Amino acid sequence: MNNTCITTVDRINAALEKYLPDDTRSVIWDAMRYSIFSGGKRLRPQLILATCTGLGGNIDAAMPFACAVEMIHTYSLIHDDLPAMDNDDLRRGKATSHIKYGEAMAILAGDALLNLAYEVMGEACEKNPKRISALRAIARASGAYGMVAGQAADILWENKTIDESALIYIHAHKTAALIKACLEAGGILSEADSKQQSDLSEIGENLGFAFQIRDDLLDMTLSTEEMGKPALSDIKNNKATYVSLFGLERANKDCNALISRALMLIEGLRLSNTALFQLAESLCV
Ligand code: GRG
Repeated sequence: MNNTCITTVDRINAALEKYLPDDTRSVIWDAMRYSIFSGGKRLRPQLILATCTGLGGNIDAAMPFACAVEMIHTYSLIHDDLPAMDNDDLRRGKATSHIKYGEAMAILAGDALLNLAYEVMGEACEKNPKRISALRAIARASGAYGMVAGQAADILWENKTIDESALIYIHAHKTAALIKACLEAGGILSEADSKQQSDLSEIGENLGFAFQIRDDLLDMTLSTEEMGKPALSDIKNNKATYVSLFGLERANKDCNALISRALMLIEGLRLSNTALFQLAESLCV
């Protein structure tokens, strides 16, 4: 008997292998594969799949969007690590893209992943045009209304004394927007009704914000080995964090309160499986 248990992460990795095959023999595809397959937790794609299947949608219909979000996330990390941004040598315990391939190739690998993401989503929308709203939600959250805006604000506030509203703006845009879009896209792909869709937006916002506070907490408390990147990297980069602004105790409390609210809303959705609940719970500190 074969006892091999195929997890959702295995299925995401297999789908990513299909979009980024190991037979292209060019530096740019090599660099794209290097970062895509360097040990990311696949949180965002899992959120899309869990939301979609929990609401009765089809995992295969959601998979292209799940992979696309991982490509966008990976591009953002490659560019975030560049000398012009955070200038980090280490990501997930390995050399960052620009250290391994040089700055020009790292920029291009990020650009290529971003474009591949839209090609993959475009192809899925050709098969069923109703899916276009999922593409739009992800595009909006990734660009100048979302992650790019947050990153720009983050850079503009470097070395300055940040206030609460600016920090919340940065967290909501840089990190939470894409996580929120994952929940929204999962809802769109499973044809959720408008009440479910608005609950998903709130769940996504809560989880996204909690995820960033948790990242700030881990940055303060874990070692370089445990983090896979230099410990205290935000502090060393002169960046204010939720912890540096509000302290460890409040950061812990706020993170768990956001997750509790999300868990309550998830219960209210009466999903057909526990995947989304478990993912949300795993973000508690
Ligand atoms: C370059 C446009 C552009 C944006 C970069 C996402 C981002 C914006 C910067 C990353 C900086 C950072 C550490 C943000 C904290 C939250 C975060 C995105 C952590 C990394 O996400 P995980 O933990 O990563 O899901 P893995 O490695 O599991 O994929």
